[in-house]
Amino acid sequence: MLSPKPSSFLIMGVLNVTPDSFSDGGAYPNAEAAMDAGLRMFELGADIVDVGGESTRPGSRPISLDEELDRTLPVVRALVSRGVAVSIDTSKPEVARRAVDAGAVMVNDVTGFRSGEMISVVASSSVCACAMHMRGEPRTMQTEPHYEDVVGEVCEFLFGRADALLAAGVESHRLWIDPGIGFGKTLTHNLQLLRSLSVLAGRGDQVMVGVSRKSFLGTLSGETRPAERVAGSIAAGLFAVTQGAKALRVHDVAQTVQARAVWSQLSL
Ligand code: HH2
Repeated sequence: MLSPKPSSFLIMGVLNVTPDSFSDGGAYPNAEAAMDAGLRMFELGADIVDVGGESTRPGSRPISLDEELDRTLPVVRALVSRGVAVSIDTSKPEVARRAVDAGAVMVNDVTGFRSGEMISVVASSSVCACAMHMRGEPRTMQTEPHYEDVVGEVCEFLFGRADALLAAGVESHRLWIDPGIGFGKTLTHNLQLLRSLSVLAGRGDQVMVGVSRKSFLGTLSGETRPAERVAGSIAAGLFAVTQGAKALRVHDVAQTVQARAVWSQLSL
């Protein structure tokens, strides 16, 4: 079961097998190199490795089912066979189903399990679900996103998705919700959501947060290169944990593991 120890949090390592992800796109020339990187994350202390085959960066375009299967399945299979806990980052039910059949233990859907088919993949198995909030779709989501009350609207959406998953038989210990930092949100929206994370965590749902290397950190710190935003990522991630997050989705596993070792002793 995927649950953090008291006074601690889970670490999800990001493994993008895409040519165009915003920070690690094209990092792995083939499935074997991706598998090595995922294995290394697990050895360094990641609790789970999130394999994604389709970039969702602002402006990105969807890819076909076959392309996504070709990119992700060999990596999922290779990691599972080496004992790594794997999450599949997808919005396509067929990709989710095939990854779960191959041994993935979580389905991470950035569209928040809006499709009944996605819900049934998780409900008919024993794997975890992470439902994320996104306003619109990646291609257009950063075009003047507007909310009357960003915290209220994101909570309403995610609580609704969590209730739909619970009603389908997905027990609460298998369920995660994620505010989707950077997905159809301005800097102000991202900050409001992070500062009010306790509201999202207030019902007792397990909250995951992905701030790692994201562009709002560049706006705050002036660092334009995503891979150089490690310190900002850890600062924002630990802040999210103090507000109730129980898992962080990160690119820089070693540094986050070190931060967790210190943070969890201090907060005992
Ligand atoms: N962010 C990204 C992708 N998947 N899943 C969850 N649950 N939460 C997130 O914040 C989240 C996510 C975007 O980051 P990345 O995968 O690094 O980039 P890209 O979408 O360009 O592949």
